[in-house]
Amino acid sequence: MKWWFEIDLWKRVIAALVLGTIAGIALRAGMGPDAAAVFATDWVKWLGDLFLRLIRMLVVPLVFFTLVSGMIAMGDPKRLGSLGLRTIGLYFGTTAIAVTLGLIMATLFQPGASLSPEMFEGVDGSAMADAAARADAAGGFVERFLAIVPTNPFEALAKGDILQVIFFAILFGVGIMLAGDMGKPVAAFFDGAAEVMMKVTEFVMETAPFGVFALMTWVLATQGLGILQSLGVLAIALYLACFLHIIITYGGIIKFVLRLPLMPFFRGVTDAQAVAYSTSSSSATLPVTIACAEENLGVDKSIAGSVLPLGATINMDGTAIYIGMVALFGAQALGVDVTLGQYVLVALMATLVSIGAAGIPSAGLLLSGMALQQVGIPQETAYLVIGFILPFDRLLDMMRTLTNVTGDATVATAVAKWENEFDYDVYIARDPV
Ligand code: DAS
Repeated sequence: MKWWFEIDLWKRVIAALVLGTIAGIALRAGMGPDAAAVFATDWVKWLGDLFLRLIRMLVVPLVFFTLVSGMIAMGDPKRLGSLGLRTIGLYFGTTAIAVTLGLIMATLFQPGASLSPEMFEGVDGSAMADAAARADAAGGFVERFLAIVPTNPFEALAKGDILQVIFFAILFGVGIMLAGDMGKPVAAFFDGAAEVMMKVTEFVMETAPFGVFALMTWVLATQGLGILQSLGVLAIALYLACFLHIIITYGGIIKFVLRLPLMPFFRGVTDAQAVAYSTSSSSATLPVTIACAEENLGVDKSIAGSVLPLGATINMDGTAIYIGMVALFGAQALGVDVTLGQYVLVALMATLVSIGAAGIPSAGLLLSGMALQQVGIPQETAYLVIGFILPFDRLLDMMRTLTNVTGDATVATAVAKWENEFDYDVYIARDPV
């Protein structure tokens, strides 16, 4: 059995995806659609549900510990002033553009339109529409915004209210930094706890091939090959949105804001993009991102060592694009009409929730439940949509992680240049001319 664990996990997940597709189609061909659907739902789906429960178990502790640890990684709280405000401003600015791009692409491509509400385990589409209308009416803008502030952070942790957990984690991390020596033992605890949660997540993700196989077999046995079309459209829309964001937003900042030549940047960040694409983890890519920033982009060590760890934790534009897209994908699949107000709420939620996503595989999908709820989809149904996308998520995650890392490198380059901690000769050394 040792050989099994020697194969890269993502290769095992892709193999499970293929085998699950074959198994699902074989069941459907061998038993007929109805019998196959009953068999897969009764005998196979439970394994996928078990996997989904395992990863849902991780979300709150992972977000809380990694976000606090990420805030601490920014280092000296005094840097929070000059460096922090401009960095945070760039993070939010690029993420807002990213989310908008994602919502435009999901509206243009309509990835979920070819699906039917009934496929999500008998979900009644009209009930969804009513829920959406209620959500829109009840949760007025200001109330939703105020709800981000937890009246009891322990209740927020227990309830799993991700936005309240994110809000409290950011403040708590800043508090640790400002506490000086008293904060040091707490910082050490959270750094350790974040590392432990990453390890627990790695351990749980070892069950991914089995969960993906079961979910894939169930989806194909109950829906047939046509289902792949909707996920293919989602992949195309995501890749296009990420590509445009990298070229237009990041390229625009490099060329028109920083007034630097473009090619040295895109050449200099290639290694980090390659590692991000293959690992689907910003955290695993962080050492390479820091090396690229210092050795290729001329970013001073002091900037790279604070902006990049923070960025790997809270600056995830690819994830923000995706979370917004998944919300619309779910609404399209469940026949829910999204109002303009809900678009704005989804954009806000995707921006805020992407802050909390950990830099590990599939983090963005797990957190998209919050955004799905903004269009009135109840939590349990939201997790059905997530379970449906999950087998394919790895392919989507590769591109959004590449985008996340490219965004971090862009912000680090900008802050270094603004703080005059930027070596132009190092940067230009990679210019092809
Ligand atoms: N895989 C995450 C990362 O490491 C991104 C995501 O899941 O959306 O950046």
